Amino acid sequence: MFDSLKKKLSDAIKSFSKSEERKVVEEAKEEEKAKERVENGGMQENKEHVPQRNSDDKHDAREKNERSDKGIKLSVSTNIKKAIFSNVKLSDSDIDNFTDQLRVSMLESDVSFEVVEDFSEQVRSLLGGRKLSSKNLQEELVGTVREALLDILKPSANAIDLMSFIPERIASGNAPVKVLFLGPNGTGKTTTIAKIAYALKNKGMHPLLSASDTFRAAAIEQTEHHGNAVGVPVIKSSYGADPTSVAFDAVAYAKAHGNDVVLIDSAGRQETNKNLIGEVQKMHRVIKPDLTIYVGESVSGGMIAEQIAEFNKFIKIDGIILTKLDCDAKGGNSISISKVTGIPVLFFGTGEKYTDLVPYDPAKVVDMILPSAG
Ligand SMILES: Nc1nc2c(ncn2[C@@H]2O[C@H](COP(=O)(O)OP(=O)(O)O)[C@@H](O)[C@H]2O)c(=O)[nH]1
Ligand SMILES: [Mg+2]
Repeated sequence: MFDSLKKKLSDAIKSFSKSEERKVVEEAKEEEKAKERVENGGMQENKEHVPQRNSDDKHDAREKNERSDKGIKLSVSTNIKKAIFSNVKLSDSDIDNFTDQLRVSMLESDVSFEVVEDFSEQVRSLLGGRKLSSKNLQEELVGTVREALLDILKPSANAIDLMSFIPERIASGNAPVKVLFLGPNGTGKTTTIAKIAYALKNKGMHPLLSASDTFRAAAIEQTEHHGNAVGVPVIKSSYGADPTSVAFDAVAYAKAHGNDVVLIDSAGRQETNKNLIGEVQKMHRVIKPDLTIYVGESVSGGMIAEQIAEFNKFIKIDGIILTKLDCDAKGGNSISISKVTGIPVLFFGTGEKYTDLVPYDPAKVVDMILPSAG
């Protein structure tokens, strides 16, 4: 998960902070040499050539002058130590250099261009107004990148917490709550539905599954297998049956048996397949799901945003679940998809077990991406 992005960002931060640290030391040495020249030769004008770092060291400078006035000469290493412990403000070109390195790391990891731009603007504005401790530069830069990432990942106004949305709907008399899942073939829809059923059941709800993928060989058996494994009923028909009628039966069964959530599977389809899109549109029209969730693979690179946008033209998608994050070294989609599509991410699938479902939480995503502090 995020292995390559994590490494790239970490390398970029490390190499930038190392080069800045070297600069601080070099400048302290230069300053010391210039001071020695002044002291030895009384060449006051040389002071103009002392590289001026944009530092917070006025107090230190005063102290140095006072000390040298008294004839106490600071050693080079003392000055270097002082420089290292000082606060620095990065110059505009330093910040450009740093954000360029970050931008490349993110673009190479499939983060969308507009999100990368937002992110680097955010880093730029944070660094522009900030004094950093040159001793802990690396940690401070990690902290800044963390803040900028949290900002681009912050939940949108239309964010949905499924695990509170469903009980709230039930409490307000809207049971059974109907959730329709759709998306391309093989993305993990059926597995994800089972994971959600498992989580809902553990929270005291009574979900059931509608085996509305009547199209693909073995899909019904697969849904039954998952239903048995997590201990929830599966409503099914035969292959080739109308998926809408299966969902309709599932809702009727839920009403009759007190099941408060109906999780509706569907056959995988491409956004370009008009017949299959028509079929799921019918299901949407007849069943009127409380929520429609797109299940897509995190690994599918830049094209997923276009697929979702295309689906959304036909059926309003309320939320996205990105699966197979565990197989995705880049992870760019998980960072950008919500901002690019305007549709919130609800969960990440992180493996094949029923517990491998992680609610969308910016702080957790950032923890997965950035090297831990220290
Ligand atoms: N590694 C990994 N595999 C997953 C994840 N979600 C689903 N899968 C696997 O992806 C394959 C397709 O899943 P399935 O639920 O049948 O996809 P569907 O065709 O969309 O219903 C199966 O082998 C699942 O075990 C995930 O988050 N991580
Ligand atoms: Mg399936």
